[in-house]
Amino acid sequence: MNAALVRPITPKMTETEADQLCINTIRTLSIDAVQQAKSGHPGTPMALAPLVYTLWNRVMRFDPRDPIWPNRDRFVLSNGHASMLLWSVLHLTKTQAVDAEYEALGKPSVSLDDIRHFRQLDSRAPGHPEYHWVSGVETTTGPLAQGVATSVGMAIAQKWLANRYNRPGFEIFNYNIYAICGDGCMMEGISSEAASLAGHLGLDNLCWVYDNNHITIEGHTDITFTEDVAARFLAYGWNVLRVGDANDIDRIEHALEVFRKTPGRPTFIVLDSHIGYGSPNKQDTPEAHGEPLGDEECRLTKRSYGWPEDAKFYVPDGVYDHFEAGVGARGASTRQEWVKLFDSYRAKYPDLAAEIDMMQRRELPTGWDRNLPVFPADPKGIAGRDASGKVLNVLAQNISWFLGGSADLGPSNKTTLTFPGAGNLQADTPGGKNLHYGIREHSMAAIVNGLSLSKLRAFGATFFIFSDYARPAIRLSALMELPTILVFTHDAMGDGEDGPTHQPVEHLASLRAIPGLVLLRPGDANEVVEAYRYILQLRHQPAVLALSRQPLPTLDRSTYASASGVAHGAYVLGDAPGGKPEVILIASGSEVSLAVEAHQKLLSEGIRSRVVSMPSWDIFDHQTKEYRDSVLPPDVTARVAIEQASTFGWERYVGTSGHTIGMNTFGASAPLKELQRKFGFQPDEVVAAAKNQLGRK
Ligand SMILES: Cc1ncc(C[n+]2csc(CCOP(=O)(O)OP(=O)(O)O)c2C)c(N)n1
Ligand SMILES: [Mg+2]
Repeated sequence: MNAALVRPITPKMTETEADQLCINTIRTLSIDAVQQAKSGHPGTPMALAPLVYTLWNRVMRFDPRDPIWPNRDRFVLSNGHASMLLWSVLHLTKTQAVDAEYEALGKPSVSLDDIRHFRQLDSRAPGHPEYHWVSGVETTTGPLAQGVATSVGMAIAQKWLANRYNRPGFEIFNYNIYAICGDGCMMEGISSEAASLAGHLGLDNLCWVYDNNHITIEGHTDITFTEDVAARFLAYGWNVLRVGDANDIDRIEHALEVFRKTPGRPTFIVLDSHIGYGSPNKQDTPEAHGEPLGDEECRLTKRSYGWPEDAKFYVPDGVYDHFEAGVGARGASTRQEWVKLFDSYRAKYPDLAAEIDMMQRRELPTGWDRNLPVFPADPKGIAGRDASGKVLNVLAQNISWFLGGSADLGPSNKTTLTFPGAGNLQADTPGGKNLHYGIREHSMAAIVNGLSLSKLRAFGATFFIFSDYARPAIRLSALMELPTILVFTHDAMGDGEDGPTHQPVEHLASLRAIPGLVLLRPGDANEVVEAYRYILQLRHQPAVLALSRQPLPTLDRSTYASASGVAHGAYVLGDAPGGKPEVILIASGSEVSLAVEAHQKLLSEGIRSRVVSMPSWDIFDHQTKEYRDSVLPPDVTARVAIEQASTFGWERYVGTSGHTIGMNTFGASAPLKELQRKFGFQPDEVVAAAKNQLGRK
């Protein structure tokens, strides 16, 4: 390889030539990485290199030395398949790596070697941007439009943080959020939900750049996507701009400046581009989207850029320096100024500064759990959702950065924060703690991710049945290891008359299958409290709460074990005499009290029954074997599980010879009592199943 074929950047080189060299470095790194991996997406990095270059090197306030500096501008690559854009720019800016404990590791986030090993095991240049795996990635993207929806959460968070923490002369939070998206992002429904809310909230700190290249995998967008996207965003109330040539970096820079100067509205920039720009035979074709160019086309393309044809992974002299002189210098000085500002802020507002510090490390303030309710025994009891509402209102007062809301079901989910000063989050009241996501469950979950990525402790809520509408974003919470909270009420057949459209069946099984997601289905009001106590201490795991609509008896904890057992996922609630059971009943949520009733009947008939409350499979599975065996002794194989949901998966606790009373069909529209009878959720049926397990009548 003859690296001298390209003129290095020198003080004599014009600014335009230097820009071009940097842009072509991003392009050729992307081409080479995809070619080497024999898979990936070269076309869009080739087209958008000028945009990414301009944004990073001329506009963004980002310090590569400290990629988690709280007031940095955020960059979201919603069209995550174009990941080589991100790997190139993180590499060329020498962005540093930090670990999950927010410590700098003293090495680059993405090395040239990582890029050489693009898409290979352990490389910090994986197929798609992954938060938590590569420093400098602000959110995981790849499922199209998750990024733009998440960016709305980031923008809401910035507004909230500015409102709470900025003081006259102390602009602690004034960062902007930039997201790049493609046709796919624009077609996915979640981008419409999110854009609608962003327009409503007037998020003028948010800028989306739409890569308008008219190409997706199956061909030209003539076959699928002919709407007027700009008009759609005008209708959402956005500031809509257009840059007609993706290679015109001055116009791009100007449009980004217009964004920064436009108050009261988010900005949408339509950028006309040519996928595979510079490739003589593949430009403007779908082949450029997701296939390596091929050796010959690589050479031809490099020739068109004036690049040495045989050079691979080539970074010409001066390119690193040019990034250092741009984003590096600007990032360093803005961060240093901010650090100074924050020092004097800390002196003047020590309590607020301490909050910011804690929040950044995902810690909780002392006293975060004071005044949590304790519910007295009560056979009539209280609904899971009502207990939850009481807890949420305490937590939101104890933790200033705890906030959330519902997708238009606040009064049903009981998630409304009602204490004085809680407030509603709206365009003119960005400090409110009640978020109104509107009937937009999917973007709600992505927005919760964005809030969490901004270090707020955020929750979203809806009926459990509609977790399906939010699931893709919940999955990303788990993949990103974010401590988000989803409050799902009406978790079984409790809303009887609404019928099978509203009665979840497979949802517990489906969410339990997501790795790392903590799902809790508490059995009474005190279990709800303990569930929240557990969830709040999570720093790197999302949690889902499945809560009942109807009142559940509040168990007498002087008779039954303390609800603190929730922290173990499952615990012995009531036991056989001497702790030697012959049959074990296992239940969660609304079926716990049913199991308890059956347990009492069995005991009264002299059958040595144990009743186990199992609010969380996931937590239980992470206990020691010793503990698990103490709750479910392996030699007691007579077992009955009761849960008003799909029986799918319960074999792992009841064993192959055990029995599960659950659902194997959809529900039905009828009063709850009738449904309980029809589907067998009755004490006598549990008793009969237990006896059957013991071979008795
Ligand atoms: C939710 C989702 N559906 C499908 C895909 C698979 N996919 C990846 S890229 C792509 C085409 C995207 O077209 P566009 O956004 O225009 O990207 P371009 O080819 O222009 O870069 C598809 C269908 C995906 N990643 N996410
Ligand atoms: Mg496209």
